Amino acid sequence: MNHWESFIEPYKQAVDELKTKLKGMRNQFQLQQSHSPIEFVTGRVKPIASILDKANEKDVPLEKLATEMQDIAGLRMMCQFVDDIEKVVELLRKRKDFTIVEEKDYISHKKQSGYRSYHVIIEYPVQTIEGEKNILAEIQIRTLAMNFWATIEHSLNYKYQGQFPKDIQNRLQRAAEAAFRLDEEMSEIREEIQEAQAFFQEKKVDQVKDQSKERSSRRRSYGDRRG
Ligand code: 0O2
Ligand code: 0O2
Repeated sequence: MNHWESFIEPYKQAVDELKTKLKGMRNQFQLQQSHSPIEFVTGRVKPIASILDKANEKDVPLEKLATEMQDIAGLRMMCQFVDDIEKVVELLRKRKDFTIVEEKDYISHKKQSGYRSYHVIIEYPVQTIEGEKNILAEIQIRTLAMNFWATIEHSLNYKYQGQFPKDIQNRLQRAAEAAFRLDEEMSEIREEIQEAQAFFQEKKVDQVKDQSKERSSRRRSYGDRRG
């Protein structure tokens, strides 16, 4: 294994483990048939080329990457409503399997680009054959609208290397405002949306029950014919 592979390995393990754990939170809400503040979870290990670019840009010496680059392991939790974000952060604060070292609230204080999201930086213990290794990971929590904006802006940023033409910059600012208003509108009709979602969830459960009843009655009548 070369140096980079062994450096990255605990981050890969952390992303896999955390993805399973955070998705587990969502599954538990679904089992209770209550509204899940978590819509979906994704995770990635930052590609080595991006680590080196960022280190170069921010003047981080390579031997300090583990302590100074907080997002080599990155998790993202998407929520339907802005209020869900605080609920998710509360759940993260209560967990015993990692320690929160920093919180960055880019929702109350959006970035100049228009970026909105809540970042929680954690210290996560990874079990390795050489013992426990504490690594930093970044969990970004945002609504679907914030995620939509950030994903598009991120691709454009990549294309223009951060040097946006003025008209694109203006459009991105307007799109950020539109995403903000969309979140506000959705919060206004939150109850209505949740009632509809609960109705569909119930219907789905009924359908599964009906299908399983139908299957067992078919099995019974097949058994009767054979017997
Ligand atoms: P499900 O049952 O579809 O929710 P890996 O490829 O092993 O690294 P994973 O989890 O497949 O891991 O990929 P990733 O990219 O980390 O996470 C993608 C997960 O987010 C997938 O769920 C997608 O379905 C889900 N996802 C992506 N975009 C959306 C979206 O707009 N809405 C919703 N509801 N889900 C989205 P899973 O894990 O395959 O499971
Ligand atoms: P990628 O490709 O997502 O991995 P700081 O020194 O604290 O100001 P730092 O350490 O970069 O800066 O932390 P920050 O800004 O709190 O969070 C970094 C990550 O947040 C970024 O990772 C993005 O994922 C996201 N982010 C922050 N600002 C923006 C923005 O204006 N637009 C978009 N689309 N995403 C943003 P990376 O390393 O940029 O890249």
